[in-house]
Amino acid sequence: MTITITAFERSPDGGQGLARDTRVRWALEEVGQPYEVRLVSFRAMKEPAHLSLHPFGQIPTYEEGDLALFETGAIVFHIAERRAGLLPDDASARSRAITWMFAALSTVEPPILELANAKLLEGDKHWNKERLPLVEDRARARLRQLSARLGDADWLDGSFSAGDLMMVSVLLRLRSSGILDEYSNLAAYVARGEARPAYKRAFAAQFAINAAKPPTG
Ligand code: GTB
Repeated sequence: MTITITAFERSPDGGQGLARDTRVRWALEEVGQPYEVRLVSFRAMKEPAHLSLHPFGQIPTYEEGDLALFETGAIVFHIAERRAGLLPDDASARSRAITWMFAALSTVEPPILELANAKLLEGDKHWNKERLPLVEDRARARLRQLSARLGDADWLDGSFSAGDLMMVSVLLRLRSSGILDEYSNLAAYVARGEARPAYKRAFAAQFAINAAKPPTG
């Protein structure tokens, strides 16, 4: 059955892979599942046809026959549950991998997004100079804890899993801040994720769409 995801017609990052379709592409590549992409403009995302797929008017969405999903956590979980390669067979290890997916989305991503928003959306506010260090420290606090847990392991819990896919995807958003490099094991962890052939294919596919178009800022 054909799988179709949606992605930005023109990503604001110009193809750096930060838009969330990249993590879904990565999951599909890891399990060897071909997929199609429907590109949507910012305007089309807010129109009824897309809103029927995604109530918040965002990308990515995922369609497979009658099934339509939104939220990258749900989409990656759906892919990982149905095809081998992203979740261990052992029931306890599987539950732990799923726990890391939730941890990435619920515990690690929020302070990273808060930081991205403080820089992108609040940079011109008079209070930003005072607030930004606080927001950076909240992100650092999470990274410190994650770094301590990862230690010198390659992946969060044994072999690479959907938990790592999600965590690396979340951490990538931090790279431009320089904060990731303060935690050398996390920087190496992210680099290991990016070195995976499946990630490279996912990145290249979204880059090919966006590279020819200048960033929108
Ligand atoms: N919780 C949802 C999920 O995980 O699926 C969040 C989905 C989401 O935030 N989608 C964004 C979107 O559609 C694109 S990925 N935004 C348009 C809108 O809300 O109107 C977020 C994103 C966008 C751009 C960059 N960038 O250019 O650096 C990075 C991340």
